[in-house]
Formats: sequence, structure tokens, C-alpha cells
Amino acid sequence: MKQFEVNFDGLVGPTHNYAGLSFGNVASLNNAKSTSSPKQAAKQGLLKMKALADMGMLQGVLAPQERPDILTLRRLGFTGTDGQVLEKAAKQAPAIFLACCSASSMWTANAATVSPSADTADGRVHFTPANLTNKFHRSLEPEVTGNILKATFADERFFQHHAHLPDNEHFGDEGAANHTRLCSDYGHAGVEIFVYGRYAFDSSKPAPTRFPARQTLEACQAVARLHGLSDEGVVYVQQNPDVIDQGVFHNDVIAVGNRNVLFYHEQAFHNTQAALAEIQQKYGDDKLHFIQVNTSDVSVEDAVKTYLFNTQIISLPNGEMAIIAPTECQENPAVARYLDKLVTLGTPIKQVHFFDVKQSMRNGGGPACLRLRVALTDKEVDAVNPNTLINDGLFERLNLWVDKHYRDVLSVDDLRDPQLLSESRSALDELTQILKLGSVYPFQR
Ligand code: SUG
Repeated sequence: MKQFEVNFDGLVGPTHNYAGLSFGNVASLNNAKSTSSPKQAAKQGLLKMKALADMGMLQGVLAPQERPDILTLRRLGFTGTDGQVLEKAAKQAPAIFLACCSASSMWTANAATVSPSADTADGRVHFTPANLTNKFHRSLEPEVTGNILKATFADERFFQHHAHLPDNEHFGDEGAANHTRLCSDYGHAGVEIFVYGRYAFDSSKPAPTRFPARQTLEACQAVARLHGLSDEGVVYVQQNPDVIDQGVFHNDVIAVGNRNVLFYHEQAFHNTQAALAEIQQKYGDDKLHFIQVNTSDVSVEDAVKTYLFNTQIISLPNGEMAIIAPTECQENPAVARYLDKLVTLGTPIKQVHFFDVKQSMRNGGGPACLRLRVALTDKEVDAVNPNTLINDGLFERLNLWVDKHYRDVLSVDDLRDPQLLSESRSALDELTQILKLGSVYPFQR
């Protein structure tokens, strides 16, 4: 039996824009209202997917969501034709309107938490879409995310889909962005690390004071229960509240794991030594590489600016690990110096590849935000919707599709244009045919 980690990247949607929607996410706030390029954003994402496929990785793609979200605007009382709904919402409630236009589903690290079959009680791969309750614009995603995941992983013999957790701050869940897994090989039972920012029911416990902690311990525990994970295979770790207050709104902005490597900043966790000891104890006797980056080498501020930890660590077919980093890491002297040193340290990480994902970075989304990791056996790979796996043909087809439907430039004011709604729907309708997803969007149902 062969085992793989397949990255499913989010395709950037046609309304990609900078609306400053994410309090606590420094890049989102700093770039609010600047002009975006949906076409460039989608193409940057596609180039990353193609490059990983060319490195011999299995690479998938997840469809974006329907935006502007007319259904939600109607739920909020805006009436008339779709055009009138847009016009009224943009005029009467601009903040709500902008939230309903966000292309934020592109960051599929927040789509769901996924547990591979080697870890779960029933031997199936489990998916729980994230409820993303902390941000209104993101809380609109889980229903359609569930539809897209079911259309991508349809075979019930292998895949189990759960409903997202109750839509409430007590169970705030941001999906795989706060979850990583260590294992000797993808198909072997591993240790799933769930990282939370606060306790839902105990305000005496440590919590950030400036920016919100989006994920609760209780949400992590619920997902672990739903997925049938054994206590021996799970570690819950609290994020350091101080780094949340410095702009680390998800744990994947300050730590990332792959197989026997955990790469993290020294300030990432609340109680680092206890966490590492529990991880090692549950992992067993085999060697784990804990690669700690000290503040004296890279400050938290530089980590947030460059997304050094929002890199993907992938295992290449030749057994070496490579880091997939944003070009911002190359441009920052301290981070570039650190990465030069990292590949000489004798850890499994031997290569660094830089990618320009600036359109996404300006909203606080690096290479790792753009992908959902799904560890699969060869049989499970065969059960995935094959039209969602990137190859030369699909790459070319999706580029042509972007050229046909996406705008080069988009300003926040353009979002009220009814023509954009119709362009987006035509694009998504065609996309569901290319990826053979069936009807996953409200406008198709
Ligand atoms: O949830 N930005 C996203 C970025 C998500 C990054 N994901 C991970 N770290 N895994 C967020 O804050 C900004 C949208 C705007 O401001 O227009 C936004 O939603």
C-alpha cells in the first residue's frame, strides 16, 4: 500500500479583493481597499499547484465559493432582483455587503480539519468543515465548503463528512490552520496536534487581550471526538496569547509540521516544553525533529511579515523534504539568512523553493493557507474525484478558464457591479463542469 499527502489548493475566486475584513490579521488591515487582480491571484495559485505537481507531488484543487453571496444578503432582509439586492446592500450596509463579496474560501487551510484513515476509529478519512465563526465573512463558507468536499471526496466507503460545529464562538473552529499531524509515514497512525487560542467556558485561563483567539479548546476536542481519534494520538496545545496579540491569528502563521518534523517559533506555544514532551511521548521512540527558530534569529514581527512558518513542508518522491515559501521570505535578510542555514542543519529539510503568491499574501494568506492537506492511501486516491487532480491538461484548462472569466483589476467599488455577479456565476457554472462537481452552489440549486 502506498501513502501520499495530497495538497488541495483553493482556486482564487473572481471577486478576490482587499476589504480589510480580518481584525487581528495585520496584512488584511494594512491593505484594506487597495486594488486587487483576481486574474493574477488565480494564476499565482495555479502556478504553485503546477510546480508541486511537477515535483512529483499529487496536487488537487478545490473550487471557490459563490460571491457576492446573494442568498445571505436575502437572509439579511435585502429584497428584489439580484441586482437590486446588491445595490441596496452596497448602499445601506456597505460593511455587510463587502463581507458577502470576499473570496476568502481560497484559503483552504481553513476549509476543514481532516483526519487520515490511519488515525480514525472506523478507518475512513474524516472531514469537518470549519465554522469560522470569528469573522462574519468567513462564517458564510462552511455549507458550500461541505458541498465541495463531498463532491471531491464522494465515496462513502472511504470518506466520512461531518457537519460543521455549532455556529457559536464557544466552538470557534478554523480547521486545518490550527491542526498539524506528525507521523513516520502518511499511512501510519500519527499524532494529531490541535492548537487552540482560548478556553470557551473558563475566562480565568490565559487568552489574548488585543486581538481575538479564533479557536477554542472545546472546538478541537469536538472535532477529535467526531473523527474517532484515540486519546493516545492527540495532543492539544495552547497558542501563546502574546503572539496572537502580535498578529498570529492562526497557528499556521507560527508553526508547521510534516511527518517527523515540527518547525516552530520559540514563542509559538503557551507551554512549549510540556507540549513537546507530550508530542514525543505519544509519537513513540522514533526520532522527531523539533526545529525551533529563536527570536534572536527571526522576530515574531518578521515571521508575520514574511510568513516563514506559513510555508508548506513537503516530502518529495526522493525522500527529501522541501520548504515551499513565499518570495517575501527571500526579500527579508534575517529570514533569508535563516533559510540558507536551515538546509545545512542536518534535518530532513534540504531544499527551499520560493513562490510569488503576493495577491494572497496581501490578505494574510501564504502558501500554507492556500492548501488543505489530505493524507491518502493509493486506494483512497483512486476514490477521489479524478477531475480535481492537477495535471498538464487541467492546468491548461483552468488557465484558459481564468483568462475567459476573470478581471485583471478589481477595486472594492467594482463589487457592486451586477455584471460582476453574472460573470462570477458563469465562471463557477463552467468550473463545476470542468471539475465535474455537480451542483454545489446555491445559484445552481
Ligand atoms: O481568515 N484573510 C484570511 C486569511 C486566512 C489565512 N489562512 C491561514 N492562516 N490558514 C483570514 O483572516 C482577509 C479578507 C479581506 O480583508 O478582504 C481574510 O479573510
